[in-house]
Amino acid sequence: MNDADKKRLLREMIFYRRFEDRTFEAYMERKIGGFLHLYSGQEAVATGVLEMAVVGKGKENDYVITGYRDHIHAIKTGAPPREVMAELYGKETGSSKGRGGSMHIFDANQNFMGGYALVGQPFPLAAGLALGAKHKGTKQIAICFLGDGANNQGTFHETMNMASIWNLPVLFVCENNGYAIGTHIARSTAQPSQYKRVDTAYNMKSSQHDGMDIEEVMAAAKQAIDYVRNEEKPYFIEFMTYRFRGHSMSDAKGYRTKEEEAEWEKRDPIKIFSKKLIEAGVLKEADIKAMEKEIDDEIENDIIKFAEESPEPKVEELTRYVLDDNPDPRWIGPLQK
Ligand SMILES: Cc1ncc(C[n+]2csc(CCOP(=O)(O)OP(=O)(O)O)c2C)c(N)n1
Ligand SMILES: [Mg+2]
Repeated sequence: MNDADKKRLLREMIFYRRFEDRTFEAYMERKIGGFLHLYSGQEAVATGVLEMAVVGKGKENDYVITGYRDHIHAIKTGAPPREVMAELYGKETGSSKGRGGSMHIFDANQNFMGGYALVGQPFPLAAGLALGAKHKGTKQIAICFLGDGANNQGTFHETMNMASIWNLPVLFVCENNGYAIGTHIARSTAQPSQYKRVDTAYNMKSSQHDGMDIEEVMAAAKQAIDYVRNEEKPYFIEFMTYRFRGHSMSDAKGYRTKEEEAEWEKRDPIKIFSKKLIEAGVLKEADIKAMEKEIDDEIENDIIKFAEESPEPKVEELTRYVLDDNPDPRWIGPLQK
């Protein structure tokens, strides 16, 4: 990585943190409603993995799919931050036309295949995307991010088996932040090292890494992505990380100690990478301060402004893009009288 790339990646991570900090404020002002799951603390994972993939470069790029903690994955894949913010505001200009909200960011132009509210839902969808790519012979891979808690869903086990037996080009990225809402992994999962679950049980190549150090994430992700693309086989990569905020907005975090939080905050991915760049003479403290100011200005004067000034969907059009305007006449559902 050259110095320009290092600076860009640090800037991206700071941007993601502050973008979401600003959504927290907008939520408090009731400008954003519904659920809002923030990614603070885990930035090095999506940033580092997707940096090594082929994303945001057209139709033949890799597919990316994730759960409900999806804002940063969408932006790093190529979704315009303005449209992601507008989606959170429920505006017509949002990436899902304001009909989806925080958990349903979607950008087909970038092959960002969503944001899903149901835990475990993206696993089989990722396998399907990979199967499609394999049939088309495009060399695309599917990258599926999910949490440690999701790995106790039936869909996880069914998909791991099928992906392995069918040699599907999927990279499963487990973001192990130790919690599923308020339940610590030790209380829910017999084998807390997630990568071990697929190794013998599903005969899938897997490994575990530090998810707080972006350089380590990138090095591990590169090996895994090369394997998936060249061997046309699945790989399961686990990153150990931590979310600094609560699960969603209404979470007093009573299930974990201040000491534990303080320990992990020392491993803040932005602090770790900033320190490395300062020590290597790539940047000075003052450069980072200037970067933060520039980012805050961009978020406020461009992104928030765009979301606030965008129109709401028209009431009479609320079901547009949500319900099929031309339903199959053979289907007789509850909405048809
Ligand atoms: C099928 C289903 N069951 C339960 C829930 C409720 N739920 C939402 S998030 C969550 C925990 C998931 O934890 P994890 O996969 O570790 O992701 P993290 O929130 O830590 O990123 C649960 C149980 C849901 N959304 N979908
Ligand atoms: Mg978790």
